[in-house]
Amino acid sequence: MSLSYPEDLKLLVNEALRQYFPRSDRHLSVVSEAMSYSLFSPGKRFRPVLTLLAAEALGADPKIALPVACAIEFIHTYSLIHDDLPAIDNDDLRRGRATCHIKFGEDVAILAGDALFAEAFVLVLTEQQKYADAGRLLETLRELAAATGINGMVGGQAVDIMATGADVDRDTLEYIHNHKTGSLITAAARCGAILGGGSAAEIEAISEYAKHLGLTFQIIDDILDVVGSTDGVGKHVGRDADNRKTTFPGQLGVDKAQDEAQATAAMAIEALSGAGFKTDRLVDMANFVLRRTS
Ligand code: GRG
Repeated sequence: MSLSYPEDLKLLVNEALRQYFPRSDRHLSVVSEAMSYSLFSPGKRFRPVLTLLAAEALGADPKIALPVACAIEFIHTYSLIHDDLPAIDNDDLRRGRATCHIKFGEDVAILAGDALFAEAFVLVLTEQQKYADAGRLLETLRELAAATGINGMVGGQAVDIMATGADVDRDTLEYIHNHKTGSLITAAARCGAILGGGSAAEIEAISEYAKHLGLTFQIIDDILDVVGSTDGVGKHVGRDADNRKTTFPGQLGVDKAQDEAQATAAMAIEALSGAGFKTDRLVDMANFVLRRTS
């Protein structure tokens, strides 16, 4: 079993993020600086790397999916900035640095997040069309919009807020995880599969893989909040308990939560069996997510 991370693809993403970072008027320098501060802080680039892995699995050059991959990292960064705000999780540390609102103020942080979200769509519309026909381009745009709306990330975050401190059942907990975290991860993989020229069946197999991978990712995130270190994860640990959030380790204990993560990672890998395309790096990624410590 390989635990290696696709550093080659992460490098491509980091280079492309520099290339695609939006230029803006000098009057907006503080908002632009806040966007850049959060975007170029040291993240794993997990979602854009997953986009490239999905395109590559279907036999495409992963570079053809770079604009949409970077757009997904813009959106992810937007969600982190807003998630850290005092009105939501009220965190002062992210990716090992002061959060955006601590460094630039709440007003600038809100605008920086909003701008990253809009610029994600500008990026896809201007750059991705060089590598995709109109039909596949529109499909990716629909994926991004749906994954972030009321039935996607915003919906998951809303239920999470409403469930804080409440006695949450398993279905609701899975709803929160699958939407707050899983929606964008699934969209990242689906966009890669769409742009990689996947058939409906191939896109479906990658989608099923990513759905289970997204849940694994969030269960491990919750476990790291209990057993991880601030240095390792780059944010304060123990915040879920402080914020009275329901989590898998909170409900089941760390060992059983780890078993759940193991089971969901196995389901992700199983979704690829018999897929008929090259799945080794997607399988490696599932094993990495399961064992990750940051
Ligand atoms: C952006 C549409 C939109 C809505 C905002 C605040 C909010 C609504 C949603 C919160 C979504 C959120 C922050 C979910 C947590 C997901 C998660 C596990 C984040 C950490 O991801 P990593 O570990 O972080 O990939 P790095 O720093 O490596 O990128």
